[in-house]
Amino acid sequence: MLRFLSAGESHGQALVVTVDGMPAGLELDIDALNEQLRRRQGGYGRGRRMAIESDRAEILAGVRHGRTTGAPIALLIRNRDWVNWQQTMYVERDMPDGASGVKRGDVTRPRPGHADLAGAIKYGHDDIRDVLERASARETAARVAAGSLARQLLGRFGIRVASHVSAIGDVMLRESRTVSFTEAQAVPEDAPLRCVDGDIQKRMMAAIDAAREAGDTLGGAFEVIATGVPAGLGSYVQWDRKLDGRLGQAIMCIHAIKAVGIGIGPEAAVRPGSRVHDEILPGPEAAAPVRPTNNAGGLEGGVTNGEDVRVAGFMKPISTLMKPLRSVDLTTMTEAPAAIERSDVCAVPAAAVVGEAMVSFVLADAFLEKFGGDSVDEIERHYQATAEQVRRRFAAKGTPA
Ligand code: EPS
Repeated sequence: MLRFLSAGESHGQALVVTVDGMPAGLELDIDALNEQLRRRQGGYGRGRRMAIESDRAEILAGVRHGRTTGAPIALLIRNRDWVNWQQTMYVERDMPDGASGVKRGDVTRPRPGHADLAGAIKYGHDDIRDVLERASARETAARVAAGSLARQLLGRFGIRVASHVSAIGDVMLRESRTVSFTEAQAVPEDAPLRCVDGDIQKRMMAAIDAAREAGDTLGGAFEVIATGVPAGLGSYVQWDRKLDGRLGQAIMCIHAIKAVGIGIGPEAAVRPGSRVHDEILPGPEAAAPVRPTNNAGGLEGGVTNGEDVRVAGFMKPISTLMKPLRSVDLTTMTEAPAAIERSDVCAVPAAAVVGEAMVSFVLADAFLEKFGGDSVDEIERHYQATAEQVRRRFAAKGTPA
């Protein structure tokens, strides 16, 4: 129902993203969209690039007088760093007169863990810059812009999405620590790592400092929590309609993510069933049953069950090391240290914001599947009619004769 395509190189002129399938009649808050872009740029451990950029989206199409028209929405995010890269990244065959920045040499020593080697083999590039410019996580700014539109659609129906950072390297929240939506949302935006525990956050920052000092990098984990999600999004009837699978793909395809968990995630493989499954108890009179726990992360059978949707992403350390690992120079085929590009030491808080965007996008897609319509008004009618049907169902059963 909802899809987006992005284009753009990390040090090219701009990122562009086209979002197709947004219904007509949604009032867009452009400041809120730009606030999401700003959130993605933050976090302790980022490199100098983020001091150069100050991402803002320009809407080029699909919105008129502040409202979506139902047409594809096109957004542009300019790279402010472009002025420093024109001599390296120009589009034309020959360098245009007056191109600014410096002309950088070819990148020939692939970084272990990056797309460098696989990409150079796949696309036949001699200068690995042709790989890394597009493989760069800069592209996630486009995702946050697209996800922010989805988030605004969800918000119209009372669905809210937040995240928190649960681990940086081996410094992590206690296994048993369940973070509520309210807690995650209450973490101040300027918290350096957006962790709910101030003491653990300090230790996380120290771990990042130590990694930087050692010329190393650190990964970690984050959790995205969506609240207000109605039961019935996704389906168990086909593999590609299972919402947990779709959320898994959406998180897994964020740069550097190596694993995804839903609810308690891998912990579910360790515990006995009696300590995994969330019991179903009678709700207050004439209301839906209630769940005392939410280990399932709001998804049973690939369908939302009305509890908060909880999805965790596990990020590997960034692959550009200031103290580089061993690699091979592809021009001479001799051993050489991996290339060093300016980079971040740790970008887990940014990945959490990207995770929110991707979860928002998938939830909005599933929401449109369930309650679809061409305009927000039409969707509202479907949504209210379904809510009424569910109310009646439990009211009928719950009222003594
Ligand atoms: C990235 C390297 C760094 C990061 C970049 C992702 O960029 P640069 O090479 O320009 O210093 O800052 O992230 C972003 C630009 C961003 O917007 O998130 C990489 O190699 O993936």
